[in-house]
Amino acid sequence: MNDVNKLNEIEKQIRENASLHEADKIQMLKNIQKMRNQKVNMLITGVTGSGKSSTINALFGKQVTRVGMGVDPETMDIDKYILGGLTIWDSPGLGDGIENDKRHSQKIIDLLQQTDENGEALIDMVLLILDGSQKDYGTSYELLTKVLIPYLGKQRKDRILVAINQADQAKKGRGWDSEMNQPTPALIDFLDQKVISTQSRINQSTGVDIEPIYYSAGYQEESDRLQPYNLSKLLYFIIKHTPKNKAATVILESNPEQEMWGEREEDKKYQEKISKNMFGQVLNGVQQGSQLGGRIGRRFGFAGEVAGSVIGGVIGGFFGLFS
Ligand SMILES: Nc1nc2c(ncn2[C@@H]2O[C@H](COP(=O)(O)OP(=O)(O)OP(=O)(O)O)[C@@H](O)[C@H]2O)c(=O)[nH]1
Ligand SMILES: [Mg+2]
Repeated sequence: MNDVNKLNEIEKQIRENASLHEADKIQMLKNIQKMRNQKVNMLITGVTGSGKSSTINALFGKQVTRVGMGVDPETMDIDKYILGGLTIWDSPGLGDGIENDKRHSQKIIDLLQQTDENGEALIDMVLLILDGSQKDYGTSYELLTKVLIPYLGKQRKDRILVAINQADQAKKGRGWDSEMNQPTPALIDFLDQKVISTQSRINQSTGVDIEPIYYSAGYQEESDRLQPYNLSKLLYFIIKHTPKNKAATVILESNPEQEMWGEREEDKKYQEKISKNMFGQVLNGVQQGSQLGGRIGRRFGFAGEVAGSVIGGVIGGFFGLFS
């Protein structure tokens, strides 16, 4: 089901729900209408081989189709994928030779300076992917210092997410528990250290405090596959770094293959946070909009319960937590 159909279905079920208060319905339908119009632009960057394509595939599924590369000089070197309201820009980072680096930086700067129809920055969030199997992130720090932070604006530094991919390869595969598809405690220690040192290096070179997370996008080959690890956490952090009122657009496009999202306690914790976010957007304003919210002592009130089960039912297992 694509995002439009998902929203149509949620809308239909709210409209047909006999037990919802009319004022709540109107407010919820209004919120869904708003979601329908929200566009999100996300820039994914990182050195060649860090796992940009693999990450896009894991997060959003194989339906990702490339629309624009090489022809239009504006977007040359930058792949562009459109998934409903979500546009993903996939650009190589630095470290590809002086000439290429210059060109890539300029393209990213141009993109970061583009504005939307409201005159606001087009790019809503930037995901910088580091390769967990590498030790030296010098070129990525340079990209942050010279391009991403200055052109995104210091006040928007909370729109930058740094994520260390290929956690499974951080120690050349050592310490990876392939049965459980997670790092052993020793590898977790190592990865936690990597997070701390990367954070402090970013802080030294940019003056900005950004705490990276780690994950594995995984891969699928004919004879071999690696399930993603910490993908739910990655999606949650992406949403956290996206403007609040736009998060649903990203959630709606997330990979419908439930197994990608993991079943560990930690995965479930992030899945629940993601669901709550989606649900909060449907519900937004309902409590103030009617008397219902205050009347019922439950956390989200009765309208919340209905929104939860509707979202759960429509979006399926991954968002089924409230059903
Ligand atoms: N072990 C492991 N390999 C991964 C992971 N993510 C990606 N890879 C592999 O790393 C290689 C590079 O991944 P891509 O997704 O093509 O990297 P990219 O950043 O898109 O590279 P360019 O498009 O060349 O800039 C591929 O062979 C992937 O299968 C991961 O989490 N773990
Ligand atoms: Mg790629």
